Amino acid sequence: MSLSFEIGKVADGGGRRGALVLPHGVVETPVFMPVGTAASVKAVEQGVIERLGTSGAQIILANTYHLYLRPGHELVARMGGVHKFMSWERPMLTDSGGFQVFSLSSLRKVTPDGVEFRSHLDGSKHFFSPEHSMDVQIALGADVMMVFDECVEHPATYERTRDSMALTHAWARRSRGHFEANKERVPWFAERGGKTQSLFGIVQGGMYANLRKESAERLMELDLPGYAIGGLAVGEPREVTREMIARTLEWLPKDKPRYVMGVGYPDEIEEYAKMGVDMMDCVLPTRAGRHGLLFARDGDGAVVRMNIKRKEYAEDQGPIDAACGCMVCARYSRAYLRHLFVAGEPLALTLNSVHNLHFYLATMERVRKGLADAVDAFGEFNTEPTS
Ligand code: PRF
Ligand code: ZN
Repeated sequence: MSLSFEIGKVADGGGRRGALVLPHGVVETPVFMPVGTAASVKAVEQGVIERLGTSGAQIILANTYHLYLRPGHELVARMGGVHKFMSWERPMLTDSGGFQVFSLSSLRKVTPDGVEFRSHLDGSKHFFSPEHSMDVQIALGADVMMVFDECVEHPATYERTRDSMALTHAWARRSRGHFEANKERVPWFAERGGKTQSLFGIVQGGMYANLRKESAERLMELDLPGYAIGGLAVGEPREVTREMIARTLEWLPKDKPRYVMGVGYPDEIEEYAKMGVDMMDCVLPTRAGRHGLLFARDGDGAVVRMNIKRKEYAEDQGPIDAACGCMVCARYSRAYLRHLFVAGEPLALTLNSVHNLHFYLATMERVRKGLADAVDAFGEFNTEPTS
């Protein structure tokens, strides 16, 4: 086993602190993972990512779909794997391509064997199967890989969701089989003393709790080292997302990392972490930043959204958020950031992304600290979630 996960006592609400030990280092959970789709967290350089928050991002995510199309996973493997290629020596996770094929490519044809699709880059034709996704993810060499799944669209009927979920389970089984047979082919196998990657399962089942329960149970038969909750934040109301996460957490093993894919706003990641979600990722801090949307907190600590291009900031000499502590807020004014954005200066994309990422990571640091304090206060009696 090339992963270990230890958790402390469970706080009120279900949250827990943990340490996830991976071949490239230790990740303190709950954790937020910045998204580096094409082996780059858009507009932000690796050296800066290592200095976000108090001690930098602990783990980042990359996408199988994008790196397979460009520059090609075989090239990345020849460069020593994605860590060496992008000069990032901390842990990484790759998504399987399932979700991106369904959200980005065109002319998809899903068969029991896999998905045929056309590239969003040049229209060329490709085929992804669970086995192929494993081959690509092994070549990329992230610490954690994901099974190849289908994320059903929202809304979807019960029958459609049930059939899609059955496909996902068959694919998860095949993903595991192919991974187990080939895991020693990871580019850093010898260099890391025979350590390998870890493959996580993905619970689907749309907005149907009974399907999600069945999904969790079927995936647990595969005894994977971690489980994700997929198929959420696809357009459903926020209460439904929360309900589905809360229910699914009850059915997943308590002693393994639990990862909700593709969420959310800052108050959502805080809420889910306090419910017992260990890992989350989202393009929101970087994507919103590139659109001039900045997250900050008001005097009461509530999250506020600032649209930096607004006229009211034109001569505002204050920082985005005086309490933030990031390198952007320490140095630059709202007036300057507004100017950069309005003028279309590339630096605007970088500074906005750095602030937002810092905001997310600092939020999670605060949650981790709060969970530790809560557990200390309650001592050893508080071993089970009380709500
Ligand atoms: N499956 C995969 N990646 C994902 C999702 C999913 O369901 C989601 C859903 N929010 C985001 N990323 N493989
Ligand atoms: Zn800041």
